[in-house]
Amino acid sequence: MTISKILIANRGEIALRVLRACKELGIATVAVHSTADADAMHVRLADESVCIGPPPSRDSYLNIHQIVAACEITGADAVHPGYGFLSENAKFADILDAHGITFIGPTAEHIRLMGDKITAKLTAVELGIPVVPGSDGEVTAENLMATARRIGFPVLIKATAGGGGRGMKVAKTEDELEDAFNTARSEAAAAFGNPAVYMEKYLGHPRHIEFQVVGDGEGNAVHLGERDCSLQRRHQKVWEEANSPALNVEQRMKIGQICADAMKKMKYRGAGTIEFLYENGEFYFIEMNTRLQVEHPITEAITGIDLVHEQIRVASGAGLSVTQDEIVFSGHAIECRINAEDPRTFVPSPGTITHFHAPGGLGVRVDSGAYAGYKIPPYYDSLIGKLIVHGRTRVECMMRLRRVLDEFVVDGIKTTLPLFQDLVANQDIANGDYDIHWLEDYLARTSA
Ligand code: MV4
Repeated sequence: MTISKILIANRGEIALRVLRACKELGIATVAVHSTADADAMHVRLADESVCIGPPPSRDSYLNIHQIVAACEITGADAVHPGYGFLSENAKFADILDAHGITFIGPTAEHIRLMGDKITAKLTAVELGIPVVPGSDGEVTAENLMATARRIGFPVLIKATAGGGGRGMKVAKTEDELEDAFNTARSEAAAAFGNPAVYMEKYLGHPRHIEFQVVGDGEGNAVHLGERDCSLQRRHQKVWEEANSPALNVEQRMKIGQICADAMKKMKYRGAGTIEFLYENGEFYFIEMNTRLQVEHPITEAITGIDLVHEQIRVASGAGLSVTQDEIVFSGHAIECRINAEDPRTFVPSPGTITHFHAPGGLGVRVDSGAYAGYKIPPYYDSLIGKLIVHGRTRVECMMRLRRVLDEFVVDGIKTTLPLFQDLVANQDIANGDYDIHWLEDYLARTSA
């Protein structure tokens, strides 16, 4: 089916990002927005816009019926969900399908499969992807101790409905096991309405490395290399880079090919991210995300491939624009997430941006819906923009980033820009010498 009008079921920088791709492809656009986002840049730039409800997300950006109604009113024949909100909601994909509207993403079946972390891991094993040693499926009160003894302490209990770090508990010894199990189960039941948990060997100092894949749903798929997202705070990524400073080209192409082959076997459609922990030279699958991710532009920077174009192509049945051997990795890219937050406490800082000057020059990309006079509403996440810097080498990329950060002006609110000025000057970061705990340790070490 051809796609002639796309409704963008999101807000902020990603709504603008998707809108830009639609315009390039000559596809008409519909913005939807809450009453709090009437002044947003993506609403101004879209061909049409529809107000879908009051500020709370559950009444607007998560309101499936309002979004479907907006499609019917405007005649949109496809929906791009962006990230977050309804992007990994299988029911939403099913409902759009029932209305004859194309969901720009994977099948509802694949979203469900990967949304349940136990079935995701079993699928990964079947597809030949290396996983973290752990339980074969759900852990119960009956098999709890035997499973932990087989795996060996320390172990980690994780919610099957979780992901993103919610509902996880470590047990360092046998004494801690039952408490960890009970706490994880009740947290999972409260947070997700599903108490089921599974168990893994706890890895103490891994890096978070994720591979970008895209498939056409007909058995063709490619990988676009990896991103290192180890620099996080409370499971919020702060700084991402491609390639990972920890990998060489042989490792990249070996695991990348395993990921692409797995996507071919499952006939995956759309963009996806296969997340690994990487420790002592080994990769361990943890989860797969079935959406476009916030940090996708660093992959675009090093491959020159527009991932939203590819998503739209495969959703319309046009297939991928590239084969694996046509994908050339070039240079290094770093993304800094600019949040409207205090750069040390991360307390949100909504309000009016009085001055806004985005940096420019070779190898610089700023994805942001912010502008001077824009009032950041307090109802949503605090991401106001992303700075993506590309260089021929990691050293050139870091030098450019340092220059660019000095040029970036956002006044009237607090932002995380000063944190990046600290990080770009840090010796461990310059050496690429960090793991998933580095940033929190650094913040604790350098706090006043
Ligand atoms: C782990 C782990 C150590 N061992 N699994 C956190 C989020 C979720 N996606 C997976 N997470 C982890 N799983 C095993 N077997 C440590 C983490 C983890 C983490 C992972 C990636 C990035 C940042 C993190 C911060 C704390 C814990």
